[in-house]
Amino acid sequence: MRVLVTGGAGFIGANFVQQTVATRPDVGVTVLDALTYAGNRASLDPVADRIEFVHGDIADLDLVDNLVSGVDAVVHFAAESHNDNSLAEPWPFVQTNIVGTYSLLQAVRRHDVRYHHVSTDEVYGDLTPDDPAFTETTAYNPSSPYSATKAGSDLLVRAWARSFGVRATLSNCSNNYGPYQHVEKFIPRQITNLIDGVRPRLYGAGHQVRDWIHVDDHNRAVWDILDRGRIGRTYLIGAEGELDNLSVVQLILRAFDRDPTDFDHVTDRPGHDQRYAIDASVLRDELGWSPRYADFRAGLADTITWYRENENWWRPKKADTERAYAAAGEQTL
Ligand code: NAD
Ligand code: TDX
Repeated sequence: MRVLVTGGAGFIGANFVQQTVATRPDVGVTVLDALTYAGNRASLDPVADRIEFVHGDIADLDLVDNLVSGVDAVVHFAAESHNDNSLAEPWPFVQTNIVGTYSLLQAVRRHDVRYHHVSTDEVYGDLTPDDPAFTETTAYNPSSPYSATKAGSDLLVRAWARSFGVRATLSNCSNNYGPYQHVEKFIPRQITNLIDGVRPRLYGAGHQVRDWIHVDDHNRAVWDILDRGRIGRTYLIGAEGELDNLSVVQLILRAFDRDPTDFDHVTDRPGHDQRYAIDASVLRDELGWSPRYADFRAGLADTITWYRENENWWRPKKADTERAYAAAGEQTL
C-alpha cells in the first residue's frame, strides 16, 4: 500500500509519517508539502531515507492528479493552520484550505482513491461552560477565517462523497500538542519563551478552554479510521483533556520551577472562541480507540523535554514568529 500524505512536513503530518514508518513497514509514503513558513524538512529527518518527498502545492491540479494516480490512499493534513494568521491575512487560508482541498478531491474522484480528510473541532464554533461537548451531528458554526475555511473544506468532502461516490472519511480533532509543533502555537510558544527567559504571554484573562490531545494519539486514531472507518462518516477525535489557558500556562511555569504568576496578560484574540470540547464516544465504541496519553501533565513534561533538547529545530523560527506577533499589535495589558 502507498499513501500520499499532504502537509507531511508540518506538525501533525510529520508525526503521522514518522508513526507510519515506525509501525507499518508495508506502507510506502509519499509526502506532498509546499514548505510554507510552517513546513520544516527537518521534521522528516528521522525517516528521510524511507519516504518520497515532493515539494509542491496541493492546489497544483496537474501535480496532484499525477501523484494521486500512483497511490492507494490520500491523507490530507496540509493547511494554513493558525487562527491568528487568518485574522491578519485570510487569503492563503481560502486558497490552500478550500481550493487545495478541491484539487485533491477532483484527483481522488478521477482515480477512485481512498481519501481521509483531517479537520478540526473549530468548525463547530465554540461552547459555553455548560454546553455538552461537540458530537458528529453538532451544527457547523465557525468563528474565524481559519475555521470557516476548514468548515468549507469539510463540506466539499461531504458533497464529493455523496454526489460522486468518493470513498472519503473525515475526522475533526481537538487541540494537539507534542514535539515538532511550530513555535507560533500556544504551548510551544510559552515553553520556548521560558527557555529564552521571556515571560509566557496569555491572551486576555486566559479563561478560554481547549481540549488537549497528544499528537501521537490523534494519528493513531487517523490510522484506525483508515483501517476500519465507515466510508462517508465523520469521526470526532479527543482525549478528554479540557483545561483553561491560564491553567496550562501555570503548569508550564511550574515545570520550569517558576512562580505560577510569572506571566503577562496580552491583547486578546478578536472573536476568541470560548471553549472546545469533544465527545469521542463513536471513535471509542465503534473503532476501539483510546488515548495512550491519558495524563496531560505527563505529555506536557515530555513535550517540554523535547523542546529543551531540540533547540536547533525551533530556534530558526523563533525570532520571526515573535516579530510577527509584535507587528500584529500584541501588547502587554
Ligand atoms: P502546520 O501548520 O504545522 O502544518 C501544515 C503543513 O502544510 C506545513 O508543512 C505546510 O508547509 C503545508 N502546506 C501549507 N499549505 C500548503 C499547500 N498549499 N500545499 C502543500 N502543503 C502546504 O499544521 P498542523 O498543526 O500540523 O495541522 C495539520 C492539519 O490538522 C490541518 O489540516 C489542521 O487544520 C488540522 N488540525 C490541527 C490541529 C492542531 O491542534 N494543530 C487540531 C485539529 C486539526
Ligand atoms: O501566545 C498565545 N497565548 C494564548 O493565550 C497563543 C499563541 C495562544 N493563546 C491562546 C489562544 C487559544 O485560546 O491559547 C489557545 C490555543 O491557541 P492556539 O495554539 O493558537 O490554538 P487554537 O487557536 O485553539 O487552534 C488550534 O487548535 C485547533 C490549532 O492552531 C488549529 O490548527 C486547530 O484546528
